[in-house]
Amino acid sequence: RRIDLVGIATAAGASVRGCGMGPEALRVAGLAEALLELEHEVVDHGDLRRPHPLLDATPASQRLPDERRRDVLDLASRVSDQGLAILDAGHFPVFLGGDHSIAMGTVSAVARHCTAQGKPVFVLWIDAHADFNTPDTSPTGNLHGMPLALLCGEPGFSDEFQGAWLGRIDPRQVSIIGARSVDREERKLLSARGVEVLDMRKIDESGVVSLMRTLLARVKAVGGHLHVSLDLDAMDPSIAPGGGTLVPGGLSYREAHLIMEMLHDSGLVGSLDVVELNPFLDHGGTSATLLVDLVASLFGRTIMGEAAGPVEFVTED
Ligand code: DIR
Ligand code: MN
Ligand code: MN
Ligand code: MN
Repeated sequence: RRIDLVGIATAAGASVRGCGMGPEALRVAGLAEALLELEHEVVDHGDLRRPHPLLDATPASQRLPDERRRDVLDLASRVSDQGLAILDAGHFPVFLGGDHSIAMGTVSAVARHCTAQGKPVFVLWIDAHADFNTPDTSPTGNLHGMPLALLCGEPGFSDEFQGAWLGRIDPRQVSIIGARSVDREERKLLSARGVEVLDMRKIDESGVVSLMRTLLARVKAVGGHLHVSLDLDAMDPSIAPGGGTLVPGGLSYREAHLIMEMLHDSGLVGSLDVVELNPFLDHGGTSATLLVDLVASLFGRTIMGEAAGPVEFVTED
C-alpha cells in the first residue's frame, strides 16, 4: 500500500505541553523504516504546525482559551483538506499527533471522502478517555477531550467550529475501546447517542478477540471504511509512560498488539491517527517505540514474519 504520513505538531488541545513533538519522535523511533520493511510505499509530507511558535513559556493550560481554540481549528481545517486529498488519491493517510484534537480534522477528511463515495464510516477510538465532551460538559475546557462530540454533531459548539472542512459521522458507528476515564455528563451523552463503549471491564470479561470480531463483522457487512484513532493513553502507563493524561488499568502490550493484528487481517482499515505521544514525558523513547511497533502490526508485521492474508471472521450470534 501507499502510506502517506502527515505530522500535526501541536499541543493546543491539551493542558500539558510537549505532544507537539510527537511526530518527530515517531520518526526517530523508525516509523517510516518499519513500514518500508513491510514493503509498503511511504511518503512523508512533513508537519503541519502553527505558523509562528509561541515566544513565551506559558503552559498550554494557562494560555488564553480563544488562542488555543483558534490554533486547534486552523489546524483542523488544514488537516481535513490535506487528508481529503490523500484519501481521494487512493492512499492510506497516517496522521501523527499532536494531541487528540487533531482528530477533528483527520476524521473530517475521512467523512468527506467517504460521503462522496457513499461509503459508511466507522471509527474505532482506542483511548482511556471517550473524548465526547462538549464545551458545555467539559470539566477542563481542553479540546482534546471533545473531538468525537464535534464530529458526531453534538450541539454546544460555537459557529467557529463549523465550516466546509468539518465532516460528520454517525455516533452509532463509533466504538471506543480501552475506556476507563469518562466524565459524568460525557457518560450521559455517550449512552443517549448510542456510542459503543468497550471499556476495560468488558475487555477483562470478554477479551479483545470476541469484541473485535463483532465490531469488524459489522463494518464488513456494509462495506464500511474503518478509521482507527490510537491514543497513547489507551495502553497501560507501565508500558506507555509518555503521555500527559495517563490512567491506570490500561491495555496490556499483547492486548494492544492483538487489536492491531486483527485490524490488519480484516483489511477494513483505511486511515489512522497516532496521537498524544509526549516525548518530553517519555522514558527514552519507550512509548514512541511501542507506537511504532503497534503501527507495524496494523500494517502487517506478524510474529512469524509473513503477513497473513485477510481472515474471515464468523460472528458468534
Ligand atoms: C477529560 C480528559 N475527559 C477532558 N480527556 C482526555 O478533559 O475532557 N482526553 N485526557 O484525551
Ligand atoms: Mn484521546
Ligand atoms: Mn486519552
Ligand atoms: Mn489525552
